[in-house]
Amino acid sequence: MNFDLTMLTQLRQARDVVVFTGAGVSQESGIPTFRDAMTGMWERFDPTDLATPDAFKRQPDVVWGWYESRRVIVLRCQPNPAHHAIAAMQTKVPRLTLITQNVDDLHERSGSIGVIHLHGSLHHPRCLACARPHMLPPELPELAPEGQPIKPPRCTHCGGTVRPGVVWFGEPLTDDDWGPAKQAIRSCDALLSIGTSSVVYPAAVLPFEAAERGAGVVQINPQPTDLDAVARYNLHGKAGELLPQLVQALWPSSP
Ligand code: BV8
Ligand code: ZN
Repeated sequence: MNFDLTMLTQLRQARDVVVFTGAGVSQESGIPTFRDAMTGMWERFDPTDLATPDAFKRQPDVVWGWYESRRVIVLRCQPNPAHHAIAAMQTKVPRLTLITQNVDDLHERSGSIGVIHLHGSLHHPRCLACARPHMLPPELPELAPEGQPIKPPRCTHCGGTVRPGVVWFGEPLTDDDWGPAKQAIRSCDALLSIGTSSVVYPAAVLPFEAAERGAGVVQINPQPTDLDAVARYNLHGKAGELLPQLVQALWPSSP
């Protein structure tokens, strides 16, 4: 792809870059995006209904089974060239803050460090009662291909019910994540928004705030989103294809 030369110059000169990712960055790894149609026993559910405290209270086995099926899919997938390109960028840019809405660990498995998980993680469940982290067994559960309800485990410390370590709809983001994310937006010269539909708040506000401050916002997404209107550059394509080309164009010598 021939990238806009001004965009390349601005990205090369940027000292403080935020990379903001959504489910689209993991799509080419084989992980369904959040708004992809659900399959198997989950197809009758809307993710935004299942990803709530109320759903877990009403049907903990269905919700825990859904998260376990997603965790198993993630652990069977590998990072794709988009994840690797972002990790390569982090070695080139003086300061790169990676903020993700994703609950998978593919950024970490491709070498990115200091990842801010605004919506938590599939891999760090915790006790509903005492909030202690719960260690999942290393071997993957044998699940029915279409998915199945699974009784959530019990906390080994207090016997409470273990819940997924994600931020559900209606739950606040934790200050430990939201604080540093807002700080990164206040100081960045450029922001790359990659693979997000820009509809989930308050996370979705971050690229808009960066644009408002005059930071150069580059969006990578095959589809248009609300962010198209304020992004300085909209690259309509797949992250796994465009990002490696962008990194190569920015730093031609990179391995
Ligand atoms: C809260 C964890 C308040 C769980 C998730 C205004 C302000 C504040 C809140 C709200 C507001 N308006 C509405 C709300 C409520 C709500 C909300 O935003 N609802 C939406 C549906 C309208 N927000 C909340 O509830 C938040 N909490 O505000 O609390 C509060 C304060 C004090 C006290 C009490 C309460 C919490 C939101 C967090 C929800 N949890 N995830 C789980 O994963 O199960 S959100 C979920 O959506 C995922 O994390 C996902 O990452 C995220 C965003 O979706 P995307 O990542 O963008 O994924 P999506 O599928 O939508 O899009 C994929 C994109 O990729 C597409 O555009 C596609 O074109 C593109 N793509 C596809 N393939 C590729 C690609 N791009 C590049 N390359 C490809 N190959
Ligand atoms: Zn406990």
